[in-house]
Amino acid sequence: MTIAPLIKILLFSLLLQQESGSVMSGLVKSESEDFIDWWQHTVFYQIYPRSFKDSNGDGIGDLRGITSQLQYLADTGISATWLSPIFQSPMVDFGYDISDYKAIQPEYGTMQDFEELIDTAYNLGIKVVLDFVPNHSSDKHEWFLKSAAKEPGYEDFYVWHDGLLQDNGTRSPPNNWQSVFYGSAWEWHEGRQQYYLHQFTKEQPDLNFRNPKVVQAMDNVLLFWLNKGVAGFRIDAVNHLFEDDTLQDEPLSAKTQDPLSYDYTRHIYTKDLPEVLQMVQHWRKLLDDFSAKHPKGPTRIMMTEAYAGLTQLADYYEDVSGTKGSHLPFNFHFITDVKGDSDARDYVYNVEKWLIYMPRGHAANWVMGNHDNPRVASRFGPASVDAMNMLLLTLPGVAVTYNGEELGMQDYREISWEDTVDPPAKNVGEELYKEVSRDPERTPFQWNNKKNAGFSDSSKTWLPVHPNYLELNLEAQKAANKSHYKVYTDLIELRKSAIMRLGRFDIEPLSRWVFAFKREYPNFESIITIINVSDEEQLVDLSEFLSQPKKLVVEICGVDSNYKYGDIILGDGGGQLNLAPRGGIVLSERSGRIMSERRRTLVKQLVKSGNVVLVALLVYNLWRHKWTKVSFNQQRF
Ligand SMILES: [Ca+2]
Ligand SMILES: [Ca+2]
Repeated sequence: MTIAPLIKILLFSLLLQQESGSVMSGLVKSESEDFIDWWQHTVFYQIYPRSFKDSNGDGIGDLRGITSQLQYLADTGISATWLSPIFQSPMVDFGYDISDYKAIQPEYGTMQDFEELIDTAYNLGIKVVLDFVPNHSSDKHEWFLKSAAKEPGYEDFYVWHDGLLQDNGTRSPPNNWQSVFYGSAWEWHEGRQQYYLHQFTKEQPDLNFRNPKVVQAMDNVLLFWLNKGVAGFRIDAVNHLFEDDTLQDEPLSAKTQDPLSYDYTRHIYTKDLPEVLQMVQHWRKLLDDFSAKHPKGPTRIMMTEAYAGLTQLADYYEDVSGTKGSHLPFNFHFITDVKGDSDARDYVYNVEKWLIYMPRGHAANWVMGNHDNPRVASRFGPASVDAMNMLLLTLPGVAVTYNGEELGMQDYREISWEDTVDPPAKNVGEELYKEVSRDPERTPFQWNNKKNAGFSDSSKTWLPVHPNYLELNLEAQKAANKSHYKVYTDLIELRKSAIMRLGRFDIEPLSRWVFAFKREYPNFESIITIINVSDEEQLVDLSEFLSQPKKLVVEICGVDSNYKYGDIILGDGGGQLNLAPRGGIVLSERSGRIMSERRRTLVKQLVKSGNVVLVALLVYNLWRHKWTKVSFNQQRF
């Protein structure tokens, strides 16, 4: 070997080190408990199975359909997914009414199909999290049938009550509790001659978690699926698990005059009871024990769905005694606490409040959408799609994307009354259904511009396809020069860098309508995200936000942006940035990708040269860069 390749090796190693972060030798610990675990910085992609991909032409999405598209997730850079319920169900609430917790819904496939899904996901490096619905079963579940028949051992599996006997001899429910889905939370059961509690539809009786046999039965369900190879659970409606056992009336809220509306009372006896936290901690222990017994698999995790107060959610992470609960109590603030007319201060406040309340040492999480709420393009307007994905994917911690949001899919609000299937929409009737229906955000995934958007060969799909699929679909977005999907995949790629995993975080409103946040890490180029939440173009002065005037390079910009990748925005003397209406931009300080271009050229030259030693070094460096575990202690969050 001559001197020249040696110099090349040296230069090359330096280049790679500078980019990979291994130059921070103090942070790299290969043998340490404190590292970033798979779930602490991943993107969880929520699949709504019924609408994702239909494999057998019956108009309903299914497991084989999902398996066939796992490569799409991998291509997008997604390595974790959570599936809405796939279990046997009469489908009154589209899978959230489960009649057998250990069986696959026949229209979604078989247990073998599920096992193939898990195997395929494993081979693609994708972890699968299942939806766990403990609060209620279906009224067709054998537990409920046995309980209604007072079969020994099952009498108290559900919450039963005689009701109140009126003077005229008629019976009424034991109290004024309402169902989340409208109407009394109590239903009379002719067979057992008692009322049973249902916080959701009457076909979803609440299980009685004060009964240890119920707790045991549900533990068995969790262990069953853990043994099938799932990486954890998203736990549905967890804060509804317990009700006050004195069954007192709830106080009136004064929000509505309609006594059948869920908003009629304040839910102090049916929601967020202290026992909920104990159950979450019980499940955490079950998961931790399973992970310890099966150390070859990943850390098994729990995500919890609760639209609850900040202090309660913080306690889910870890309570005052230090007992750990949910790995990721879902943070819904981008859904519930900011709206289309929110200004920059609202966003900054909502981000900061989560980080302030979250106990230290935990991973933040940000949910941008789900199957229960209008889509991003419909909540904030179609022009906001890229900016909201930039916000979601460049914040510290975990991001949760609902399927279709990577394309900017839109709600289909014009679904007819005849085609409406969502239970709360059907409950409120033809006049009001459009206001509450969740069908619009559940329409089939738009794969291409062919029949049924490539979702199904069927003549009729379970929900109509949004008619905008001819233009708005994955295939078109892959082919286009600029598209929401390309912005999304660029963001996912950017997330893999060390600074996105480890960088310190600061956020500020720059004006009423523009906010910016920065990820910083010593010796790294800072990453800055700037978002305009107004309908007007905004001229942004960054000088106060930056510690010193720097050269800023465009890393990622939206489809409507005036800028393009690699543009230099601010000269050394400071300057101004023009943000499109509802636009966002991700910048790097100094000269981010220019270094990457040089690296790319060098790598190409090396491979071309055919020098075995140099190529081996290249492979070694890439390997080290990808698999080095980095200390979690050094992270602010
Ligand atoms: Ca099907
Ligand atoms: Ca309950």
